[in-house]
Amino acid sequence: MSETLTSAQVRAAFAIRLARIYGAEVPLYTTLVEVSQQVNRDVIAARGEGALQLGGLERVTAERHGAIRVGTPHELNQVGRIFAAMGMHPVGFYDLREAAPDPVPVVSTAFRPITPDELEFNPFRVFTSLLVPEDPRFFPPDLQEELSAFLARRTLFPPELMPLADRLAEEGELPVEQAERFLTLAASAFELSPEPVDQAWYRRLEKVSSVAADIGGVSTTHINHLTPRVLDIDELYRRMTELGVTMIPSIQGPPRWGGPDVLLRQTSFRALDEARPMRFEDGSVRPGTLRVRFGEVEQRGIALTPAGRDLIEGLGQEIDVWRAKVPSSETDLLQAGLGYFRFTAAPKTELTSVHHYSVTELVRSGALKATPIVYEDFLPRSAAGIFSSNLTGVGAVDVEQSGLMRDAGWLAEALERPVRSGEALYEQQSRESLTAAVRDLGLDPARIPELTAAPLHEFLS
Ligand code: OOG
Ligand code: NI
Repeated sequence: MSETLTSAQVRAAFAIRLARIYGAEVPLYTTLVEVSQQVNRDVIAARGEGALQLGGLERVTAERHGAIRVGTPHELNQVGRIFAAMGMHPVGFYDLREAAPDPVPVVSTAFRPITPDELEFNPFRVFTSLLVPEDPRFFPPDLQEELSAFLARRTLFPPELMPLADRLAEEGELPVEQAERFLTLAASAFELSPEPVDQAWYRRLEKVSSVAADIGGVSTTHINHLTPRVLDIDELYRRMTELGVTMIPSIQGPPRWGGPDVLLRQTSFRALDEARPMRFEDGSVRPGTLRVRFGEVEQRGIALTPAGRDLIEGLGQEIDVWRAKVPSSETDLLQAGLGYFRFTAAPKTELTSVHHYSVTELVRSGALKATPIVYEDFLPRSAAGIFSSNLTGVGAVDVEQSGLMRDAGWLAEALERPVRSGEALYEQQSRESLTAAVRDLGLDPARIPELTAAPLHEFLS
């Protein structure tokens, strides 16, 4: 009998391997995971099953996102092939060069599973940033040339890895031995390299941008952070602080406001000094330190519709403002069309009228059960905030220069695969569940106004 591993099994195993690597490299990460799991146990003990409507215990316990940073479209293309092998597809486009007040010279996407079953099995996702050395706002022409030449010379992924990745992507599974080989090669590509860092080159880049130095100052790549999911981030923050860990000053994203958790809240402990051997200009190699990697943690809430995103845009962190402007219950969010939900028919529902039903009516009458859909993506402002809160310096931006066009279409071309819209995925899941639930009730989906509106476009490009 020939044993195989599926793409989803390889994804789950990959997340565990990266955790082992990262935990050994950044021991405080292990503390963060332990404290997160204690908080999760306590939240479930206090709130019961209700605490898990946005993802089952197994999913939430295993749930991690990683962050990686690459330097060229070719490297990004290879990353796309490696993640496709594990059932992870590019979703969302984040232009962090436009982030205020701290622009970062990268554009990003997230590779993640896209179907509800795959997400429930293992939701591992990786926020992936691509440096834009050609952007004149950040890099003067001579440095840009040197940086691009440096990046063009390096090889991040061993040649043996790529055909294994393509085969796993194509067939959806690999014989165990080859799957193991894929895992070993893929995970070790993200391990911190013992190769000495060229001190002068690194420091030169760092003056312009420490993200550019982290990406283009070395000839390898590494995982930047790995983020567990917690069910109460305020409590996590309190407990980490109590342990004496220095956290960044704030929790990014929406405030805790007494209403439903929406989108994403994140915080992190500060980047720590890590020992890295340095090669100095006289050729000597001596111990040095770099400070680029940190430990992030996140709490996930309900996915918001574009209208929901518009509503909370600019509300800031003022709790009173949130209370005044945002519906305070899930059903009200649903009724206002602000959040995404999936639906099931309540058993043995008798419907007496054959008129048009609104989804909210069906939910309020108990015929349909609405469960919020968890937000699976990232927030550009928090991402830029997480980047910059952990940088050594703000770097230099020349606002006189105009930027270089890099949009979702450009990213899709570099990847040679489409970039999906997260909102379209939530909407599709919502519609499919609603259609099935409405049929279960013996109703005609064509009579449900929510199902007759045109769907969002599946791709961003
Ligand atoms: C990525 C920062 C963004 C998040 O969770 O928003 C991010 C990075 O630091 O490379 O990971
Ligand atoms: Ni992150």
